Amino acid sequence: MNTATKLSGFALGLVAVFGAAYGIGHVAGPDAPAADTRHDDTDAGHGDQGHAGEAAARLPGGLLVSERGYTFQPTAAPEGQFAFRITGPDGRPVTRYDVAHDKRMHLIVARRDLSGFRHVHPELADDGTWRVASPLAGPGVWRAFADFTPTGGEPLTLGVDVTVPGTLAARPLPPPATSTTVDGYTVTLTGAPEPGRTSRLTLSVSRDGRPVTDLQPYLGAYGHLVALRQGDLAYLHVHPEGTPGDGRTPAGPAITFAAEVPSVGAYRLYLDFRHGDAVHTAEFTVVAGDQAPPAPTGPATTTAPTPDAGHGTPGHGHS
Ligand SMILES: [Cu+2]
Repeated sequence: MNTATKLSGFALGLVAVFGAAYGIGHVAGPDAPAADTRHDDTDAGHGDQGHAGEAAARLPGGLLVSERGYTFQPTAAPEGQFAFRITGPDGRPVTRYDVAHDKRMHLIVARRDLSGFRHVHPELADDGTWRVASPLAGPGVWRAFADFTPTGGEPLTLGVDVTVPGTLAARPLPPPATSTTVDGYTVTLTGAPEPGRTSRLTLSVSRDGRPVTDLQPYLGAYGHLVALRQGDLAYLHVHPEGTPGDGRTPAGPAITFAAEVPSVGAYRLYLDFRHGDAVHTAEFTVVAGDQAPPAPTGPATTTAPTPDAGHGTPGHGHS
């Protein structure tokens, strides 16, 4: 009797621990979908709200139009302008924001096909309306990201689709590359993102074959890197290592970022840097978690499928 009681107590203890671990798996998200489907209603009474909140907190930014009570609402605007409000938990437009990276609001837009990236800074009116010359350059379905920190709240990136009518010529995603040119600058990328872990990405800027060593600070850094995931445009704003004037961060040619991408897949990287009193944006396609195996030392064998030339899917030749 005594022993039996102890045993069932022990068994109950195991169930409780298992249940708790299950709860953790439930919020751990994308890599544990099986746990989700088998998860029954045994803990429905304690904290589903909390689970939902934590799950949202673990999502990459920009996938939700409304999060933690804040909602991204585009509003009517005159031709050539883009206007929006952020409404807060009380339903009213938010009028107080903290400055982050020199600005209270960062508006980033890209077409759903990952072309047309722009990063602009709207002006706030007293009634909580943000306005800016429209960065939506041409027809298509655009994703707009509002990256901001409401005063008294946590940083947040909300996303919304905006359609610009007209005839859309879909652009295939450019293949992965480690070098690109923009405005006469050559930017090279070293390092490769790995899903679920922090990777160092270094972008080096040169012009006419010479390293650029006098980059100008832009929004408090020598470079800003945004990554958008192909397929859902999950948004990652990656911060560089070091800040201008800290005595150890050179003004180029290299800008180093610590990036963590949330999953395998193709990403488009957009590097904003400032030189010659102008901001330039260098773009790269990278593929995370799709590394070709090291080249064999013997006769070469081809294991990667041939990229479908007409489809725009990134191939496997990423080095
Ligand atoms: Cu910005």
